[in-house]
Amino acid sequence: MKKSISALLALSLTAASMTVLIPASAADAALLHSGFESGVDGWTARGSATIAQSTSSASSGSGCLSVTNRSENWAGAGISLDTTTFKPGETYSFSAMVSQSASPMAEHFKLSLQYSTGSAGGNEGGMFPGMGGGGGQQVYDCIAESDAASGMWTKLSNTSYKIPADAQNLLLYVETEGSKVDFLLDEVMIMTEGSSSVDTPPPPTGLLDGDLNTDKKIDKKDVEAMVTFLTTGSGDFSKNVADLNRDGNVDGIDLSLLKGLVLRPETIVTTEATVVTQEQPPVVTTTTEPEQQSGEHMNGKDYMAKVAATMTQNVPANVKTGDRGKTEHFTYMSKKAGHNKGANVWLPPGYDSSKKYNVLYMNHGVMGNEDSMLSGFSVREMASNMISSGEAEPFIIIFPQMYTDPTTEQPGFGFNMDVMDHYDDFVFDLTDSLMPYVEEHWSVYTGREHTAVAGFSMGGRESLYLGLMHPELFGYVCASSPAPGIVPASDSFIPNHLGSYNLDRTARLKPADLKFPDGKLPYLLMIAGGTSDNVVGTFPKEYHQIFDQNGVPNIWTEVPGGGHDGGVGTPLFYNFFRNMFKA
Ligand code: FER
Repeated sequence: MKKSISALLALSLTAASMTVLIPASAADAALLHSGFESGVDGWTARGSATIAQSTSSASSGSGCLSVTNRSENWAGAGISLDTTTFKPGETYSFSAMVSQSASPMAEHFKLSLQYSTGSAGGNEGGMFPGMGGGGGQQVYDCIAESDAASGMWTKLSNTSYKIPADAQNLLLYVETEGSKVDFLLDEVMIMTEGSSSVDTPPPPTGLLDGDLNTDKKIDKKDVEAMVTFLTTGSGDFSKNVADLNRDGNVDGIDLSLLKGLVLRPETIVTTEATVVTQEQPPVVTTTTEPEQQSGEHMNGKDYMAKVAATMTQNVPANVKTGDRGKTEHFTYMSKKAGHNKGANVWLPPGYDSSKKYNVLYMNHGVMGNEDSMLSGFSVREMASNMISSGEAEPFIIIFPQMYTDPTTEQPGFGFNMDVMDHYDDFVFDLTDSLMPYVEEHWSVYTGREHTAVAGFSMGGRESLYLGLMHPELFGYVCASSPAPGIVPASDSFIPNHLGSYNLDRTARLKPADLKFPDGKLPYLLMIAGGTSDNVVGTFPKEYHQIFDQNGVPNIWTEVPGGGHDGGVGTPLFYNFFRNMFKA
């Protein structure tokens, strides 16, 4: 049985719920208003989902609709719209409030309209897209969409959406993109064109969930306050905003949710990391001088010297927005775990199975899953734009769920060696099961010249570990804010990190083991950390220093004022993507 820090440090709290009042005029004017105060208001489950009226933490009033058991991203909740009230060819204002706390990262939500065109019949307008029988064609149109950060009510709104003139059998529904998180739905309104309903709840006078230090920002200082509380048991903060998942405890899950909020800089007014990095250039160092290149590919030492000279902290804004690739969830049988595991694959715009692609494995932070790196670091957006513009060599991305443990299918929770060893067991799952599955299902090159591994925090640590254990498989290795523990270390989470195991599990790694066999130096080994990272502290820099001491060339970027977030990770991945598969 694993012990978790929540069990050790759980504290009973009374959670305060956030209430937003809807102007009576807006509610009165609505042609449809679902507040879920006393029932499901005519909504039905769509696909596999289960819906129920819930009083857990409504956006407005005391009721909302909970949507669970979603085995497809389109499974959710829907309501039929009658065409006498909602006339095809006319324009209306739509809005809905959504919230999710199941994923620490932001999830992408859509308010959509399913309708049929042409002659009606069969299952059009029904609950199962693609299962209509005969008659007209089914269309699924997005009315409004938005990312919903964990634990925050988010508004999906379009004040001017025209119901297509030939639309019949209208079904309004809420779905997610690329994930199947449970969610809550509230305050769905359809009004006359141009009307605006509920505002996104910014409690201007109250406290934000996660704003532990009450400075009206959710940032690394709040993470720091929660870490201190979890490790020492004391904390000078308003505890009713710390229990983000409303389970009555402030524990590691709330820390993870809070980190998810902080990882989305756009949900925050300003972050210190952003301000400081814009003003001060990052410090980039490399241990190497250029040498003569040899063979078909440059050697790592020469290649890294070349890349180091072009490092930048600036990521053009247009490179960070607009994902035009395709993300698909899949499951594969993990031999090491003894059960199926989930992962996401991202295919670039115009993916063509008659061509071959390089592969990047992108690893998540502690307690994360295969969806965690889909947002917060602009990974898919940068890959889309950089591949399309030719700035990056074409590649596909696999987003794994690292935790590999025969006793549970849940991602690892708790800070102890048992849990950490199961994260490291991904090295077997990856090579025995996931890589063969990827090679069988997508058109990819194999070999170190074509295979990269990158990650954030626990995933950064894992990327270094994978690179060290399998230099014959990974030629490109990148770690953003890597967590401690590959070699013995001590921090407030785990006072005695013993080090990761070697591959035959006979010994744990020591600093002297952080090196590569002759001829197997990575072409690119990049590490970055922020000077204000209060989750992994100076451990990223220590990895860089150990590599330096061992004579292993590496490109180290220190972001002044950078925290434990995408302010460090996004520019690092940008530089990595520009230089992957090009040695
Ligand atoms: C630790 C501190 C932080 C640790 C892991 C982390 C393995 C990971 C943090 C994250 O992934 O965000 O001591 O031990």
